[in-house]
Amino acid sequence: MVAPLRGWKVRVVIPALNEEPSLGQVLRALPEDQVSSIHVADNGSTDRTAEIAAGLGARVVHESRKGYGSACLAALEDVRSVIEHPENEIVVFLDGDFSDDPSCLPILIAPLIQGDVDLVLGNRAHRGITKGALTPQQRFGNRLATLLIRLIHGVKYQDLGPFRALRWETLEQMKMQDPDFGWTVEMQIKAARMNLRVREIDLPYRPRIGTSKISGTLKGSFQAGVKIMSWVLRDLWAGPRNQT
Ligand SMILES: Nc1nc2c(ncn2[C@@H]2O[C@H](COP(=O)(O)OP(=O)(O)OP(=O)(O)O)[C@@H](O)[C@H]2O)c(=O)[nH]1
Ligand SMILES: [Mg+2]
Repeated sequence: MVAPLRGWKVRVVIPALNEEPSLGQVLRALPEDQVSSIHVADNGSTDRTAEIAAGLGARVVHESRKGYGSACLAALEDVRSVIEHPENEIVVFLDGDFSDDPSCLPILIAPLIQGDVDLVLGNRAHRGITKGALTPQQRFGNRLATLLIRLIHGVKYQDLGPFRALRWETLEQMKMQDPDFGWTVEMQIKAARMNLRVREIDLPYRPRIGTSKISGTLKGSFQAGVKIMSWVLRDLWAGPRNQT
């Protein structure tokens, strides 16, 4: 059963670069009655990504700077332009490749609505995900980064997945800045530093539809790995938590 929203508005942010084959499925699978607006950040797509998004009622934000984080930052500026009561706003991040199951959104936001936690993360590091959905290098990179964060902060993360939710006000406090692959780890490191209450929830995950851009390519995995580790090492250098 879907829990009532109790006055919360839910804004869904989807960075999308050439996701024509999958984006329509992502948007159709989102539970309409739970979502107030969808913000698709079209990152210079050369296919029909923007057209599909607009046709299905999403707000399309154009961002010419490449990179996952740049797309998210552009979409968040658009979220800012529609919110009325910042204290009643939830932001959900979701990829446009249909790897995550958008119909799980109510599971992700429920702990925020109940006020139990500050950041909810869809966890892919469990046996229930579709075989081959995460590459070995993704599993290794996630394990290493989460182990180091645990050693530095004592916070037990299992994954750095993209499907996540938090309150707008929390997100504002984080002052997110990473323009590309470091977006998810930046958010988790900042959550640890801010002593936020975090919950990871096991969710389904399947191989993407369309062309792989990061994890399925050697170059993309390498760049993402370097970026993620640079965040972790910078954090280690910065010293103990609570010193943002
Ligand atoms: N790689 C990449 N993704 C972008 C960019 N801008 C937006 N995106 C979107 O960010 C989301 C995550 O990228 P993915 O390519 O799925 O990355 P991934 O899940 O690590 O790896 P694969 O699914 O194997 O490619 C997708 O919805 C992309 O379309 C960009 O400049 N680069
Ligand atoms: Mg993907």
